[in-house]
Amino acid sequence: MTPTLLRIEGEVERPLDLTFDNLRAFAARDQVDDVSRFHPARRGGGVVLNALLQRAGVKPEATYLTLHATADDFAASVPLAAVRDEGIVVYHLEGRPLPQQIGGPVRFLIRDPAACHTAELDDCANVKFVDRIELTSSRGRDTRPSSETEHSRLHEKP
Ligand SMILES: Nc1nc2c(c(=O)[nH]1)N[C@H]1C(S)=C(S)[C@@H](COP(=O)(O)O)O[C@H]1N2
Ligand SMILES: [Mo]
Repeated sequence: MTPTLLRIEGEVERPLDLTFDNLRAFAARDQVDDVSRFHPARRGGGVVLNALLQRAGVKPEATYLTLHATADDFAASVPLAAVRDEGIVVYHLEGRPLPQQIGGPVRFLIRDPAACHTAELDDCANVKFVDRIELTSSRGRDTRPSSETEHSRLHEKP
């Protein structure tokens, strides 16, 4: 049995517990083979967020999507409408599990993120080690740095 890597829950019809094999089993049209094609500094492949959301069945009251990383207690909450078609859930590197050094086992990526803390969909919302995606009817937990000082402090962390 392979472990659950990602849970999708909150305002959804069917909460999902996804393993590596579940993610790999999504249709070819839902897979992004190599994110470096649109994001030169990033590596890995994944499933488009929208495919996961369709499987979970997002309830009409959901307006925010929150990405939780239990590993280092980091979270980002973004408007669902803005992120829906922009998000990719990266889970493999050339078919093997995504290494922790690059944010694995699961890392969230926005196709075209804004510079850190300049917009809702910024680089800081590219959450590493994401293990839970929560849909809510108002903004959820968000620990993203809000100033340049806080931001530099976060990046200095070991
Ligand atoms: N779990 C987790 N994800 C995170 C962060 C973090 O501290 N913890 N930092 C964020 C910030 S502020 C930025 S700018 C990017 C940096 O990604 P990189 O380390 O791959 O360059 O990751 C984001 N995702
Ligand atoms: Mo950031």
